[in-house]
Amino acid sequence: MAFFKLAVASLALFFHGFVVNADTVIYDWNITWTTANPDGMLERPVIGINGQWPLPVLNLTKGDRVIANVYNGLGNESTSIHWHGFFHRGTNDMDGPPHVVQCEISPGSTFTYNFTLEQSGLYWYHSHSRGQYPDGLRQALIITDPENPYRGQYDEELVVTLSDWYHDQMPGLLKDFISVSNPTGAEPVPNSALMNETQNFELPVQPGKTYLLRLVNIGAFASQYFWIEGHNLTIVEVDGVWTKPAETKMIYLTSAQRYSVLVTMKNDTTKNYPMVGSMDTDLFDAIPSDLNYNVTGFLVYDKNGHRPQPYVLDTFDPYDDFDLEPTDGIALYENPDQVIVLNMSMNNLGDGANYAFFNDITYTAQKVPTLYSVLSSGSAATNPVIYGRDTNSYVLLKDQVIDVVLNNMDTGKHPFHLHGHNFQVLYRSPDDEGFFNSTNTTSFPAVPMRRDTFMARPTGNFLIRFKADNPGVWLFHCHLNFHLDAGLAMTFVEAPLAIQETVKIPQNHYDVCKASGELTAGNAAGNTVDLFDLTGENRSVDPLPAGFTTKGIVALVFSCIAAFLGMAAVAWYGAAPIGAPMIPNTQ
Ligand SMILES: *[C@@H]1O[C@H](CO)[C@@H](O)[C@H](O)[C@H]1NC(C)=O
Ligand SMILES: *[C@@H]1O[C@H](CO)[C@@H](O)[C@H](O)[C@H]1NC(C)=O
Ligand SMILES: *[C@@H]1O[C@H](CO)[C@@H](O)[C@H](O)[C@H]1NC(C)=O
Ligand SMILES: *[C@@H]1O[C@H](CO)[C@@H](O)[C@H](O)[C@H]1NC(C)=O
Ligand SMILES: *[C@@H]1O[C@H](CO)[C@@H](O)[C@H](O)[C@H]1NC(C)=O
Ligand SMILES: *[C@@H]1O[C@H](CO)[C@@H](O)[C@H](O)[C@H]1NC(C)=O
Ligand SMILES: *[C@@H]1O[C@H](CO)[C@@H](O)[C@H](O)[C@H]1NC(C)=O
Ligand SMILES: *[C@@H]1O[C@H](CO)[C@@H](O)[C@H](O)[C@H]1NC(C)=O
Ligand SMILES: *[C@@H]1O[C@H](CO)[C@@H](O)[C@H](O)[C@H]1NC(C)=O
Ligand SMILES: *[C@@H]1O[C@H](CO)[C@@H](O)[C@H](O)[C@H]1NC(C)=O
Ligand SMILES: *[C@@H]1O[C@H](CO)[C@@H](O)[C@H](O)[C@H]1NC(C)=O
Ligand SMILES: *[C@@H]1O[C@H](CO)[C@@H](O)[C@H](O)[C@H]1NC(C)=O
Ligand SMILES: [Cu+2]
Repeated sequence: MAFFKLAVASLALFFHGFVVNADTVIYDWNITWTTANPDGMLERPVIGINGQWPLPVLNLTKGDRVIANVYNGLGNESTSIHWHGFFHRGTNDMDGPPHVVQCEISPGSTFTYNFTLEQSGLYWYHSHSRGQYPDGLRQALIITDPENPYRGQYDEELVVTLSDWYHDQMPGLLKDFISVSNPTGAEPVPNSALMNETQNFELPVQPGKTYLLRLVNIGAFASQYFWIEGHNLTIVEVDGVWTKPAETKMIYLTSAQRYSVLVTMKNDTTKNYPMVGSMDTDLFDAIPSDLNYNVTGFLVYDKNGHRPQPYVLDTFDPYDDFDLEPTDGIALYENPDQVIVLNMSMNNLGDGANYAFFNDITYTAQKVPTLYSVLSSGSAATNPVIYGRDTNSYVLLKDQVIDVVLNNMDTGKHPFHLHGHNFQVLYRSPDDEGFFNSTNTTSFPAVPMRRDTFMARPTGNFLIRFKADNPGVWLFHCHLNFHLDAGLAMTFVEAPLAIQETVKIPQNHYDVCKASGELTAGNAAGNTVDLFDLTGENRSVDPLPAGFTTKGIVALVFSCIAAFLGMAAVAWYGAAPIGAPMIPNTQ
């Protein structure tokens, strides 16, 4: 077996430039700009690895050690790699988010990720540097499980990604999104949808075979409905958790969600079948008339046959992920030790731009990565104050059972992702239920579905539960790229004293910080003497003066555009904080 693996590895070396020694997989990645035209409408710069885009799908095995030497060859942007869904037990510093567990990898630096794989299933890797991954730095990753409960029930596994696609690059889109000229926070609408980073994707299939089709939404913003005409999908895995089989015709994947489904082929090879991804247009404030929000691929039984266009559906009826049940039978954790209520909203701050909030705090990155503050603060590490007001940090004690109640006060759908864990999902309200009612003693599922990214419905709520058994600094955030950058994130500082005992930062990571000019010790503000003196911590923009509203800002912006044009815009950008007499309150 080991011999076979080695042989496969050296073959792979020939094609992909990676080296395998026993169970250590080494990647030498040069992250650089290249170009691509995945929707056939525009050739644009994209971020590739070793000159390649789409990026390589990684196929690893449970227990492997991964060493990824990531060289930033972009020249003009910082970068980082997040391994989405990994627990990183004991290696919190390998999780990826800059300012949280590492420094930005600035151009010319090499950062080494080094961790072992304790999980299995479908994951993905992507940049966690400000808004960057939709410019190309994202791809699926699978971890083969020798104990896979569905082993023998399928003939082959196939990985297919779904995503939205933008013709403009993220730095510009984000600048326009978080801006006084977009006071309502309307998100940029994608230009197209992709299936496996292309359109009209073809999947040659063999009659009678059963495939394990592994689907991941690696997009920036849009969720997608997915179905295959004439074929049922049997869900067997959700975000790395094997589930009891659940048969459906359609699934719904928010950004970052994964499903593996068994699909059995027909015996008849005379017809080909469309596979469709359809972006959820509920997320778009306006649908441009020339937007094709669908992407079609084909199950190809007959390569010379016709590729039929999909039938038009009037309604979407996807499987409700809440009903899935893990095969491992892990029961509902009992008696939460701590209940954290997060009221999520979107609103304007004093610069007139729209931001996102948990309990009125918009996440703001600090001068010292939060993990480095943990490691350099001794017993003060248990006090959330030292991590800075706007990291919105909650300290969890080792092995506590934690409830997170999410109240979505916004009319949009938001998929929330927790790093370092998957969580049990106890309750999700329908649309418009409002705040979670904790006195309503509903019985929760005995074996709740677990995943790492879960969607809250419009002005609804959910309740999730996890065990704080993985010491580390873990972000909890909306996975919609624009919302994360508008501050929709908070921090769990889980068992900080245990982090100090288990996590050792390698010299290479400090070297990367030195190159990017970031601090590596002290509280959020870099104060190593008085940990409770946060002078100089990074804070969000100040709130609007009392009495001013979004409507007021909209009115002002439109009157500015109409009446003053460029001059008013210059004055506006220059005026922070805004003087009270400038803004009419139209409410
Ligand atoms: C990375 O790739 C760029 C572009 O091909 C090349 O100029 C550079 O030398 C490479 N750097 C490393 C460290 O491989
Ligand atoms: C960095 O360079 C690439 C390639 O030339 C370009 O497309 C991209 O817009 C630049 N990024 C920034 C932030 O200027
Ligand atoms: C990876 O981590 C292991 C365990 O800490 C260590 O022994 C090894 O030297 C590291 N390898 C590299 C290349 O950093
Ligand atoms: C991944 O590798 C395993 C062998 O370790 C193989 O059985 C499987 O088909 C591969 N998956 C893909 C998608 O290439
Ligand atoms: C999807 O694209 C990736 C990257 O190009 C490729 O490795 C993979 O084989 C494709 N999937 C299928 C089912 O062809
Ligand atoms: C799909 O599932 C439905 C309901 O279980 C069943 O009636 C139908 O025959 C199945 N279709 C195929 C193609 O297997
Ligand atoms: C295909 O043929 C096999 C063998 O005759 C049979 O067991 C199977 O049920 C058939 N599959 C379908 C989808 O009709
Ligand atoms: C996309 O597909 C859906 C579902 O079939 C259909 O209702 C809609 O009209 C399609 N939209 C476009 C622009 O083709
Ligand atoms: C969330 O909002 C509700 C309703 O306004 C309020 O009762 C509760 O105290 C808020 N929770 C927090 C943590 O702010
Ligand atoms: C923190 O604020 C300083 C300015 O005071 C800024 O230069 C730095 O980029 C900010 N750090 C982060 C991580 O945003
Ligand atoms: C909360 O649930 C309790 C018990 O079902 C019910 O009596 C109460 O009216 C509910 N409160 C709200 C605000 O819906
Ligand atoms: C509250 O109770 C009703 C009726 O029993 C139930 O339908 C609903 O799901 C419950 N809500 C919560 C938050 O448990
Ligand atoms: Cu969101």
